[in-house]
Amino acid sequence: MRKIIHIDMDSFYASVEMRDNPKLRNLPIAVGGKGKRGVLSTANYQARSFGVHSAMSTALALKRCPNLIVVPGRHHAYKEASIQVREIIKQYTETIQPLSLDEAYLDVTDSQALNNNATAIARSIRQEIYQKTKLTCSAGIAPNKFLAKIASDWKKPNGQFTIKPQDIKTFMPELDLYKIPGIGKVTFNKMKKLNLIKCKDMQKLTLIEIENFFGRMGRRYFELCRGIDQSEVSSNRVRKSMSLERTFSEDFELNESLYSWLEDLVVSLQKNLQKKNITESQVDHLFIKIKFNNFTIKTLERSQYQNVSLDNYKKLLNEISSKNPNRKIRLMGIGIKLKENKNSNQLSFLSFLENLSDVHLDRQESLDDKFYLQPYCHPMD
Ligand code: TTP
Ligand code: MG
Repeated sequence: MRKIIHIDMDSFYASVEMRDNPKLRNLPIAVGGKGKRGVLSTANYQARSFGVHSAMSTALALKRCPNLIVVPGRHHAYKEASIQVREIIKQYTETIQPLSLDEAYLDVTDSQALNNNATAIARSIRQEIYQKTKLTCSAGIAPNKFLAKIASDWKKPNGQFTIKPQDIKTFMPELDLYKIPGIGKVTFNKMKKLNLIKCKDMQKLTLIEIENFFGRMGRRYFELCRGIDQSEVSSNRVRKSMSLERTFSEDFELNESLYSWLEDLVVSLQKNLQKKNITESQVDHLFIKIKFNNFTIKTLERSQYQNVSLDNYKKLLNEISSKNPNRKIRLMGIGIKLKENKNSNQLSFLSFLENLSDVHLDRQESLDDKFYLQPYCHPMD
């Protein structure tokens, strides 16, 4: 039986801002872009009580909470806090899997600390994080990663929750399916149409039925709705892709200006690949991601394109545009998927953090595999 802890900082960017500027404390604040098309990275809990949340447009947030104070992000400060947290955690276990600047899984199965009592270890880590950083976090303690992540959300903010092996059978049936990481709006809407709302609803289906509905994710859902997750806390993250994207301050048609933005993106991607010592022989194929002015997001991958060239990305852009005629483009992203080669793509924790300074982990996607580099504009801009 494993002992896994999931640590997640509370309203992380906003908490760092409140810590560093006492005038902001006790006021509803958010971190993000103030401009016409600004988007929020996060909000403190006071602002959340007005319905303000991450990824919301600043304009809507201000409608919901007219007194909201929006501050720009300071990535170096978040990174510094993240490194401090990591130093604390390291004293309890070597097996740490960071998911983002503010989140990590720890495997404490073999930890010598506090008589190997995982609940006590989590409490001690949280206390130490608070003492050293003046930031609070929440923790989930469970026999696997999935349950630990669910548990860390249970008593947020500044709380912790343990799911013991013997509790799984009673805990799982009542859990809402949308709480399962990886089940986003689209999948949950599909589930609702099938009358699948809670895990107990899914538990009634056979593996084959679930696979028929949800394809290759079927087996994963079959297991998760029973609280089963065999995935390891892996300290060696393997990079599977690299990409960057830009949100435009105006919407574009398929024209020369857009091609010139595309060229900029391609040059930046080439530079980033070089910086990370990724050679073209490691590239499996290219992809493009477009957000249209009606906010639909489409991606297109083509295995025949492997060279990171403007020409190839133009072909992808033309194809995706022809499939979505009469729509203007709001955001354009380009990227590469890497061939599977664990040794050459491994990321150390430090290079992981380095990446995060200009990377945003796309929460819509699987938490385990995707990064989006945003050198020009951070999601909060
Ligand atoms: P989260 O842990 O998802 O959120 P949080 O720490 O702000 O709040 P909670 O107490 O619910 O954990 O994300 C961590 C940080 O990542 C967050 O402070 C800002 C950043 N972030 C973005 O930049 N964009 C996003 O869409 C999300 C969800 C987070
Ligand atoms: Mg958090």
